Amino acid sequence: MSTSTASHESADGVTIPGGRVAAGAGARRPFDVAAIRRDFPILRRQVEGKPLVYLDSAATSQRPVQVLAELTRFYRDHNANVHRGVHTLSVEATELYEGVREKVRALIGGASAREVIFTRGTTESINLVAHGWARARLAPGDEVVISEIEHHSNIVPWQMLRDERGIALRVIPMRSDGTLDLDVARELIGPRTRLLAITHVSNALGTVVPVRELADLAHEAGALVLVDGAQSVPHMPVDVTELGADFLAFSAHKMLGPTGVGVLWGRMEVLESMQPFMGGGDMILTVSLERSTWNEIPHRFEAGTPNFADVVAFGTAIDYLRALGLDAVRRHELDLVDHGLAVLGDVPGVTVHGPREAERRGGVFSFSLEGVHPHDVGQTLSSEGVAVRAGHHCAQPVMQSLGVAATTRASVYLYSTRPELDALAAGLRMTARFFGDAGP
Ligand code: 7TS
Repeated sequence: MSTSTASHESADGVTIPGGRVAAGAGARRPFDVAAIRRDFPILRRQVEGKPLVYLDSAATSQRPVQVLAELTRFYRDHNANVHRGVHTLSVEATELYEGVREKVRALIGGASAREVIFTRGTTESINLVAHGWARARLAPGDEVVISEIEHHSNIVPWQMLRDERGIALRVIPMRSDGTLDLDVARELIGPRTRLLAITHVSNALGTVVPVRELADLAHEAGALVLVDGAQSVPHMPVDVTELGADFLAFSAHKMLGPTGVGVLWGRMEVLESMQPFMGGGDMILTVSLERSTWNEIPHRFEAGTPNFADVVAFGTAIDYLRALGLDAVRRHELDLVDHGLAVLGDVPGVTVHGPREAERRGGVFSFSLEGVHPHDVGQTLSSEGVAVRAGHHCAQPVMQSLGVAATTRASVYLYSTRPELDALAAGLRMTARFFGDAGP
């Protein structure tokens, strides 16, 4: 690292409640939610004259001041295009950008920082696997196995590939409690399976999927495993080896980082066998008018100017998460899941979908309020300052399986509190009274 880059870190190191954070430092301190909340200015906002209760972190998380500051600092002090110039700013920008690959590797336990590819988000990461790995390889007779609780971004690319390549798509069904039917999974995963593409945590129900068990089945059948970690990597310790993943996809914006950044991690020997998805600058070694040769991995899969400023700020988000400890984040959220299930269960007319046991859930409460449309629930809650999502959550097959058009979804993160879930429950009682009185 150049002197100026080092001073970048030492002069303006990331601070979290109680002190500075060195990159990757596992400084453990008590999980102090009040102190954490002070890092998120948006949480002090008023909405409709009431304190904001932000319960939509599964859609996108809020960002701490440290991440916002890093973004500004990068543009202010280091901005230049990466991998190009010999000039100082470009060298600094390149070092900062490339340094984040190592932060990602350390977060998810990969073997090499070169296995980390930056994309625009989980959606692009999955499409990169569909185009770069599956498209060149799969032929009629081959099967891709997904589940009924996938986000659309882990359904649609496989349907497109099915229609183009004539492969078959097999779907592990969901049971009424939102868990997957593993008996059926054992029947579906077999010699024809080439890829298991599975979510780790459902964004629509909160279900934690036993990925390792399914991954072992897939590997025994000779298939590869793509894990959609969009709702797990931000919230719990995730280790690619323990998970049994060959690919892992996730998004920075759901884990305190900027929008427009995602990761595709892949095992090196698998990445080496892949074709580029997009062609252009940076991904080539040589270009003549007749032909081109590909750059080394990971650059082969990052055509064009990457989103380097946001990637650098994403590095600060990872520092922040690792300093708190993902195990502590998970413990905090499990406490909130316990509390949320209890207080929502006490509201007359509320049905919470998904697994009963807290340990089998992420920090997502997807629910129905009897007799009230989810959009009305969402709007009434918003008038109380409570931000939730209403709709199909980009998981229409889950809605079909539940037999509803939509649900209301509240989702928590490391800055969420029990009183915020109490405010949600109070808002739901008010909503039920309001629509009950207004009803026929
Ligand atoms: N997979 C899962 C499990 C997700 O929750 C999401 C986004 C994606 C993939 C796609 O991520 P993206 O960053 O590429 O959009 N989920 C949600 C959500 O639940 N509400 O808004 C986006």
